[in-house]
Amino acid sequence: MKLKVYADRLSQPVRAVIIFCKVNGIDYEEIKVDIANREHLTPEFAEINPMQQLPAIVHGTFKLFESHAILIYLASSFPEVADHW
Ligand SMILES: N[C@@H](CCC(=O)N[C@@H](CS)C(=O)NCC(=O)O)C(=O)O
Repeated sequence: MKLKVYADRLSQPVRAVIIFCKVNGIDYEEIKVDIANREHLTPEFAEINPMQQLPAIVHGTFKLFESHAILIYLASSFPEVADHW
């Protein structure tokens, strides 16, 4: 099950999540949600994050939002992430 990261790189917390994935070799699929085009305000995206903000992730059946929570989840759940994180 590949990690999905819902992202718009204009967003600092999105960049934090993406950089964390890249630095730690986490395989992920980036799904662009264009804030300028209000794509985060669609009912479909509300199913992923009811707060309708970025970033958000889906990992299998698990959904999570809030960048700090996402970073803790990634550090805890992916064995390739070094212990110092
Ligand atoms: N505390 C949240 C902040 C999320 C946030 O404010 N995201 C902004 C982009 S930086 C957003 O989605 N804004 C769109 C909106 O609020 O309508 C986090 O760290 O994930």
